[in-house]
Amino acid sequence: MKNKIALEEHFATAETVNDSQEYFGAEAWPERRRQLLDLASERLNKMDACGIAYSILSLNSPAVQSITDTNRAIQVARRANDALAEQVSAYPDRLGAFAALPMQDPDAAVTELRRAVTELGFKGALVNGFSQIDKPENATYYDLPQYRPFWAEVERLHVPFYLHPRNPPTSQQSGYHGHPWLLGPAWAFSMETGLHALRLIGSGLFDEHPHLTVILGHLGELVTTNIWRTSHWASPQGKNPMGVATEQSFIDCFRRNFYVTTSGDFRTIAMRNAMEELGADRVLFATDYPFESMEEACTWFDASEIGERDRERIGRQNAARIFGLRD
Ligand code: GRE
Ligand code: ZN
Repeated sequence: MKNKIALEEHFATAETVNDSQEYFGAEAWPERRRQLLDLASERLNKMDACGIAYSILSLNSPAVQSITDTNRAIQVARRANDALAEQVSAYPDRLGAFAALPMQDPDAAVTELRRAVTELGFKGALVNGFSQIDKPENATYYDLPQYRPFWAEVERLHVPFYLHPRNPPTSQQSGYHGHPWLLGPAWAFSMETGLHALRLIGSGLFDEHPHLTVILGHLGELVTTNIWRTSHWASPQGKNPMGVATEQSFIDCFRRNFYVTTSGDFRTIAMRNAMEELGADRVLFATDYPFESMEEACTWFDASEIGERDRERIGRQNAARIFGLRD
């Protein structure tokens, strides 16, 4: 398919690039590092070869979210957003941007989001899970009350919030001990990110702010496959002592407030499941480059067994609609 729009496409700055090193062996790392630091040249050539017309770029993970010194988090986010803005403004027809945000300080996150969207023309924000505030074990999730003014601003600015993976807090990793392969993209990223998404729903955030849009990568970070069971047991109706009092059921909220992307999950059965659960207008194309191969993502997507109208929706039209791009 030509003219695809891709939404989870990462870059790094010199300050954040080393956060991604642990996922690659010594042989692969120099190339990945180069690709993360390259915002335009190699990336644009690959996009041309793969039929991607437009990519929305975001910082690598966990980057800003793992900086315990809040002032430094604010500075690193600002510098990354400025560097990204400079590149994107050189190729406005090909590249867009998601803002990195210093969520350690909700007021600073509002200020940076506002600046990014209204002054730099960014399309929304991409945040790498919980933020560590003052000390590494202080993992802070965004369902907490101090983030409500932040969410009000996201809703007011009418931009999507992409909740992107990071590993669980160290204190929550005992189940992974002896199995380091389960950390990262093989399992822990999705468990952690799905948990965070469910915390947002269960907190009543979307009852309070019904026009919020949250995007999850990796075809919904396991929430999609488990949504009936989660919704069933989380429902306060009936006799369930573990239900939570949200106005909408989890399943309705997931369908109304969330989109999922194909980033790093090139599996037609799983994509079709997401299309069935959410509707084909809530599934979006993404690759997760350079953590995954752009070529593999596109070869898979272009030939996947879905209808051509759905391919156009997922590959381009839905994103064009959400981000106000020319279709
Ligand atoms: C990511 O998307 O951020 C990512 C990593 C590390 C490995 C794989 C991956 O940060 O998709
Ligand atoms: Zn990613």
